Amino acid sequence: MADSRGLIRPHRSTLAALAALTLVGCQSPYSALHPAGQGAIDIAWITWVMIFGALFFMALMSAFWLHAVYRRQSQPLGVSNRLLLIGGGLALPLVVVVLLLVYGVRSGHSLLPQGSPDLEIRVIAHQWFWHFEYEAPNGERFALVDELHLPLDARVDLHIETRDVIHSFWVPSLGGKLDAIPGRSNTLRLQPTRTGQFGGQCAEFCGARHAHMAFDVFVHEAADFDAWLATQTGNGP
Ligand SMILES: [Cu+2]
Repeated sequence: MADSRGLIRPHRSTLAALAALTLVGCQSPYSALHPAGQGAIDIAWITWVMIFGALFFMALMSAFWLHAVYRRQSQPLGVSNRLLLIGGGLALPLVVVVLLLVYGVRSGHSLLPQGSPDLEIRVIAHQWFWHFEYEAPNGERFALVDELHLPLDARVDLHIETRDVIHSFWVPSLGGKLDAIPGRSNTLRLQPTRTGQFGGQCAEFCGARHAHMAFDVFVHEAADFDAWLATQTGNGP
């Protein structure tokens, strides 16, 4: 809508619709900002710390800049130039970077598999689908394509391999991403904290149909997962 000066201004309802769409996006099955797993919770915290930390320092620097612009030249600053240079130019960045490094290393370490898992699943990437191989308590093996089932609160280790090129396993709502590299088996720990259906996606360009290399993840209550497992291995009701 154009105002009296001919400038185009978005209507309030348009802005409200855009804001609503953005918030709905946070609730999508692919949202890393609405985490449903321990790894994703740690990653979401790193995101918020980085965003609000950056906003805080931007506001601080803007305040200094405004003070410098509008300060009367006759008004004394009260702080020596040397202190400003050493404090603001050396000490402050050093303290912030060291704090971020310690926080980042601690958070990164928490994403690694620690302690023995409750469940192990073999994940094999192909151009362009995912193969999930389970071992039932009776030792029977079975596989699913583009469909991953996980029990709530369990520590699940995914051993990720590939049959062809490099792919990358990623369920944004549940945890971090990990590459599938030819000749290697990489282990990603997931620990779901909420039941529901989530989306997974290959996060490494792996050929013409890469964008279609998606899969569904279903997180069940532990008893429901055991019942599902029994039906898959032919021991169900
Ligand atoms: Cu891929």
